Amino acid sequence: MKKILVANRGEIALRIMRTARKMGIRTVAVYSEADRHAPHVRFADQAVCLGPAPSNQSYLVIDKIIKAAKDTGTDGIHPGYGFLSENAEFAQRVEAAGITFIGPNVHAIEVMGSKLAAKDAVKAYKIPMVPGIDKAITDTEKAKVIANEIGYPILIKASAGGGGKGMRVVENSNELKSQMERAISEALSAFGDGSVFIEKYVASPRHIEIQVLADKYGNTVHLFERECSIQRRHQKVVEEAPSAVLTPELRARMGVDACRVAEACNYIGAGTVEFLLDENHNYYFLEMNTRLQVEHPVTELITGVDLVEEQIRVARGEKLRFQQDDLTIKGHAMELRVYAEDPTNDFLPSVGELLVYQKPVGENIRVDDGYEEGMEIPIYYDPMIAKLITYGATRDAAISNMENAIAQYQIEGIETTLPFGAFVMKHPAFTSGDFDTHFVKKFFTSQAILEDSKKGEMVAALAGLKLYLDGRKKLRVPGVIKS
Ligand code: MV4
Repeated sequence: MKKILVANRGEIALRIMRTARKMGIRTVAVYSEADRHAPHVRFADQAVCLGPAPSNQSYLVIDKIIKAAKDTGTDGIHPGYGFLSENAEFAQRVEAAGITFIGPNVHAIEVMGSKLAAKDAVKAYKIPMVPGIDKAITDTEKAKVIANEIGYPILIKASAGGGGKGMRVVENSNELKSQMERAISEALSAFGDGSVFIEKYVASPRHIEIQVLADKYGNTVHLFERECSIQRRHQKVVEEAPSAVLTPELRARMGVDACRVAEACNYIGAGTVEFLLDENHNYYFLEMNTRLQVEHPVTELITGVDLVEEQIRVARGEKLRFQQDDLTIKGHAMELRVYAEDPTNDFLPSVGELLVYQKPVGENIRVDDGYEEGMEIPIYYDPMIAKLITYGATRDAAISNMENAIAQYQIEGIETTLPFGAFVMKHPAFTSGDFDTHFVKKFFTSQAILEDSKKGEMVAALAGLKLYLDGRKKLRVPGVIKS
């Protein structure tokens, strides 16, 4: 593989191109008119404009991307995350054009793109799953019988769903009919597929996911877990590795099961197997994400593995360079997603220009970003502008490094989730490790951040006063020359 086109933008496009360059592979960027001056365009060896800013006229247009790849003599396409990364048709069209898709095979994308097909595929592999059904259901009377067997509360899910869309909790049989009808119509309008199914509702789960890596010769390894429970309305905000609650024994069992899930769909490349973990530390397979994830850097920091490099190696037909026993966890990593959103105003998008943008620096700090001082944040795309990632020998050290890095990060012109990160890092439920997916809903108020900034202002005012008083003392001493 001599030249890779990255079918993405922002931080992940840069992240992928850095590794490609490290491997001696040339890079092609694609961009929309809004991204003409973006860092990923300048970093690439070549760049091709796809069209107007809206994604459906640029980053999502399969024909334009394949044409750009052909015109530039590209022999590999990396889709990043989001956009076309889990689009089976895209993967198929790339391969049909004689270009290597740096991602899994089309079959795995298709199977894991449907929650019901995914459940069906892993059924034979003895993977723990939440009690429920594995077929679409429309008959509300049949659903009542099944719900009674499972026991309330139950959860209705859309098979094609993602990001919590089409999910409904049902507390008792009186609500079942109406909630099911709503779930079906919601799924139909959101995904064009009204298939829904029923599961036991796990009330206070943690979201733990396992990174896997597989080559074309049947070798599959896992790279341990990421804890992703700190999320707001299904948008992850803080992730870490390893999880504060997994024992080595539980980690090993989940790792083996994650590899089995990958094997169930003949997976190739980097993938992520999502589990729910309940209060009693029972885990249940939820779904598999067939892409490189936003939060992959925390895994890289604790394992020393460059996941993009391994994706490229596997895609070009190399055997995995390590076995399970070669992989160990060293230290702890924390990631905060820096969104252009206002945490004091219900996380509303905060658009504008990055008047000041100075990122923190330090040995245990990594910033993956795609913007620079002076740039506008376009309204067309995901509001995540950067990922702040810290490392430490222990969880406490990684948290403390994150607090220092947040304090060092200077962003003016827009509001960001940095103050929200500071709130999380010092919250007792977070520092103790005893939290679940309801953390934000349970503990966060914008008031908490406003109080923090008041405290900050008070400290600044006191420091100013001290400087002033110290200065006066100097001036008062007779005969001393002012310095
Ligand atoms: C669940 C659940 C509780 N019980 N399934 C949310 C999105 C989708 N990936 C699956 N999700 C959930 N499935 C059962 N049977 C709770 C969630 C859930 C959740 C999962 C992971 C991370 C954050 C979440 C927030 C709310 C609900």
